[in-house]
Amino acid sequence: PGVDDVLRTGYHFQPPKHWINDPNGVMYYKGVYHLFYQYNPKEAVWGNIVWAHAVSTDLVDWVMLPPAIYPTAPFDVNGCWSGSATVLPDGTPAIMYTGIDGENRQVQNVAYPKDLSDPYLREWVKPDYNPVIAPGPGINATAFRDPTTAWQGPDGLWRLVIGTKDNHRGLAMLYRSRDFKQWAPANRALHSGDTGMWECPDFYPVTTTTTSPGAGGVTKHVLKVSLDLTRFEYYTFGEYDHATDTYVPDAALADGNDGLRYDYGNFYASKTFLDTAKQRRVLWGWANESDSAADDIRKGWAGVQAVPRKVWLSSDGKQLVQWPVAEIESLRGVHANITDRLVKGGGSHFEVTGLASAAQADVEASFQVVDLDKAEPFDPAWRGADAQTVCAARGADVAGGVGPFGLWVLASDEHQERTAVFFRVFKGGDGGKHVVLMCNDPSMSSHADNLYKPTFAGFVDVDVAKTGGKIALRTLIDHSVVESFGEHGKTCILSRVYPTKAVGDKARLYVFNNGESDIKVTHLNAYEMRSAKITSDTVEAYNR
Ligand code: DQQ
Repeated sequence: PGVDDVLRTGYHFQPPKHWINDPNGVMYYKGVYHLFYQYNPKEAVWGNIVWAHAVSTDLVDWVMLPPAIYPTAPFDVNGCWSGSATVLPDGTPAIMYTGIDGENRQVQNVAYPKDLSDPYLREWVKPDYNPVIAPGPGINATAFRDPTTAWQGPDGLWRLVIGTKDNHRGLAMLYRSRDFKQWAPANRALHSGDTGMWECPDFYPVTTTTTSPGAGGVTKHVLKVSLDLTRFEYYTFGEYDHATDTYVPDAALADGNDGLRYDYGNFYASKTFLDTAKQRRVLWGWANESDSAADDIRKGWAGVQAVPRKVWLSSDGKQLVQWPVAEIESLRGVHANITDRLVKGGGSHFEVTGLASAAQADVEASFQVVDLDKAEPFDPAWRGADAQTVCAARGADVAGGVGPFGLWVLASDEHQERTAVFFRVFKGGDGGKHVVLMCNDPSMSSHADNLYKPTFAGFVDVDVAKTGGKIALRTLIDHSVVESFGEHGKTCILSRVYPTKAVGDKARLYVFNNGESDIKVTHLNAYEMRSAKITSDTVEAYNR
């Protein structure tokens, strides 16, 4: 069967066809960025999992290479699942991944490049001494996976973390090694939570200025986990003591449902790497489809990667902040600009014109609430509720005092199809501050059936009384991806939508305001985005 490319992405990473999931082994090595990812070489549903491989010099254009790691040995005969890369001090990259062995146990294997002089590191060798970490006594062998990038302590020992569970308790198990070959479990977990299985843990230092420790600013360690039960991720950050291998999250940070999230939408199994070329930490995450498996098989493809995001600690030390890597701005083309335009309260909208198509666009806007006094009180019944619950109760078409206001993206001619990305402002939050909610409401996004259309939402930590009522929004639109960054990357939401009319040059962009207060668009810049170049290294790459 062919590939239905109507809703395929132009600049969000996708292979030419079939199923993809987690980003794996992301790294920068000798001038080249490597992205490996979970891939089914046969069809557009999960299964037959190998590590597909793509390389780039700019995180924008990609060369597809043949799969790097695929079942060949008893220790991975039933699948090559997620893992990470570590660049060793002598410059050799090592991959640690989860193999599914002949008994369907999850074991951790190491692999090294066959030829270090190949800049693309096409071929990988798995030493015979694998697996290097098998599930020991008391470990659930069907829930023991996704090794992190390793780090070296002052004592010279390597450490890494593996995700597992003990009944309902998610655990980040710590292992140590002198030689990357023999690994021993630490006698206690690095951290755990009452959340169910922890998949794809990630553990790394961040600072408020740059991610290179020692460069000044406040340094914290971040622990991120992915919850297989709810399919969302959360993170904590705090102090990590190398001498005792103790991680203590900051007191205000919760594990589980109330935890902070990279993304309040469709974003999973994420992983960061240290980009030594630009001294930044870069985050990759997978966005699954939200149409049906039957649709995916018909389309011939499923899964995309979110744009790579730079991640750092906010200057107040309260949360992480993310922003699309600057390189993607090189794809910006035709541009529409709006300054100081009023959007009257009481239900009004206008179209952002000037783009030939708004199906593949990058929109940066700053909104200003004209009359903050119109904010409704935050319903005490919502205290402790998550943002999604509030937003599901108050969708994009439910009028409020301040908001909903924001963008309709991937909108059809008469905007019967539209995905709303918007804000609402309430009064009466903690300490008398306003409560700001950011939502993605896809309920009107498509005329098609059999779609999963959850409302996504997060609170935004912005004191609008102090910003003069201003709130910023950036939204990356890419045919079936709506990836939004609220208030300069404080709250992020990725959503997958499947318009039937708002496709190609029929896709439009609007600003709307369904609140009582007028809203001023202080500025809005919308850019058409060119497509990234995805080329194949060999014809066989995707036919093996
Ligand atoms: N996906 C992989 C696992 C991981 C899960 C299998 C998370 O290693 O736990 O494809 O999406």
